[in-house]
Amino acid sequence: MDAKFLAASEKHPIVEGHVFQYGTAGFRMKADLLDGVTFRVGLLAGLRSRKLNSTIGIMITASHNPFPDNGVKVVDPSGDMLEQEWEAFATQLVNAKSHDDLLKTYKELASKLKIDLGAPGDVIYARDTRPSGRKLVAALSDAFEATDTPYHDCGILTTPQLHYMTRCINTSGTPQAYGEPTEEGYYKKFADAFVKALKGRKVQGDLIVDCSNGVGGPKLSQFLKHVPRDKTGFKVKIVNDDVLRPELLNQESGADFVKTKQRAPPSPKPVPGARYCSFDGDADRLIYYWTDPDTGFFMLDGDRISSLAASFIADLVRSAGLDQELRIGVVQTAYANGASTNYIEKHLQLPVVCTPTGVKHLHHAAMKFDIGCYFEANGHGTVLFSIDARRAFRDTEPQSPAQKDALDTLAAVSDLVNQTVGDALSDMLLVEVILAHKKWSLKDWATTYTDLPNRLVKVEVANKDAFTTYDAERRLENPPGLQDKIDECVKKYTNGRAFARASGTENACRVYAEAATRSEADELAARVAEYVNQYGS
Ligand code: G16
Repeated sequence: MDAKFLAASEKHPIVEGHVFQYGTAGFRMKADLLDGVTFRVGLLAGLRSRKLNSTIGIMITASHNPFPDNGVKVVDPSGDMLEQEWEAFATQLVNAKSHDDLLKTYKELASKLKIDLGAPGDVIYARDTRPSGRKLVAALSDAFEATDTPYHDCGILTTPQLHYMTRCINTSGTPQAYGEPTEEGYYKKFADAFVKALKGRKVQGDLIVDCSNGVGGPKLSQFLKHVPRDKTGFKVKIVNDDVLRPELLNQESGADFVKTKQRAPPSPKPVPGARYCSFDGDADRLIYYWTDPDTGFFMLDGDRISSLAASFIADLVRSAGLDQELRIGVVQTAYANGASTNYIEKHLQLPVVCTPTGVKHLHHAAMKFDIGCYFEANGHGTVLFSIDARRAFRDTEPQSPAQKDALDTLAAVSDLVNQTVGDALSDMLLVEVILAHKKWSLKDWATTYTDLPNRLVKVEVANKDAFTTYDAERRLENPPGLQDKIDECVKKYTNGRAFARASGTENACRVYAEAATRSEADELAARVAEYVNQYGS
């Protein structure tokens, strides 16, 4: 095996002079740095699958990043993100200096983790529409061939579809079987659940879906073929779905653009009053919005989706008579608008937990509830239902038609929401179901609470790793003295709140600020960004 291993490794050298780190969503950087990294992630996935005797997933995507970037991340057997302890092993393998070092590190890891290298492994992988993905999947297959690891190339998929497939394969034939492990199976599962969850209601109004010129466009179009329009009333127009010109990916479109710029994509020209939503480049984030003829652009972001879902599900749980039995909670990050946290805690009377950025952190916190609703403000999230919750929806004997209705709807909703990771397509269906049940327009949804004006700014710094945080990324530990400056500054603004943190997916720091008025939020963000600039140069 050694000769085969070394020969394959030589085909995929690591670019020298870089220290690679498994970040918020795996390794993400300029695609031309990734060949050797991807080969080594393939080795790691093989080890993990042998260790757990399960199928491991790998997704090649850089999601919201510009098209010259790409990334690679590992998906665990139940479809969630790679266990954190293994992120360190991935970082170790990827940073091995020479081919011999790599082989040595690989064997040492196998022996330390008591992995039988002769055990059967299994890895599946997919990529988004970035042209660089083709070369990177070749690096993966070389890693599997070199280590005799069985593998399967799932082609081009959205990130949540790959997570779905991984879970389906690993749960197949068990009581927790998640579905058919094919793209077709994915469409059927969510289309069926959509019809069931609507319970005869119809979606009101057409929806224009901006797909960021990414993989979500063709996949949504496939999905819609499975949705009976007469039964659901679901009429969708897909825009920004050009995947043939790669340079258009995430350009002036998509969920990240809408959230950070706080405006609709310029193209196609927004139609006042029409209902819109945006996916990001790999279709795991979702943002809704409309342009009001009188008041202008209004955005319904991850915080809004989270509070809408939590409120709807909590009402159903009460109507189902399960409120004493099931614990519902909401998980957010420091980016959550203070008004949303207040609404969820005070009005919905639900507990809110704050974690660091990255769905991997939110997902684990959400699993501690029977029903855990987690969304990042950027539109990335889902709702997790525990085995007990799903059993209660199925096995509770209804005592009234209203209780039966609530139980059936909860069961359908728990099938409708992708249980593996945030999924723009599945989340969009959830929003549509809730709006149809409540007979709400986007404007009705928007009136639930008033956001504090906020601003998110990206600051390029010489070394983003010099910025370390604590308290769920709400405070800076380093560079020394910077947090004091931010604290002093925040005090001057009514309802002011601000923080800075290093991005785990881009070479930059992010600054978030909110305050009582638009101009104060903008000013606070600009001041904190200026400090970050000073301390980071
Ligand atoms: C990824 C993560 C998200 C995170 C985002 C930005 O999203 O999956 O959890 O919020 O990056 O992270 P950071 O601020 O550390 O750059 P995506 O959609 O790009 O995969």
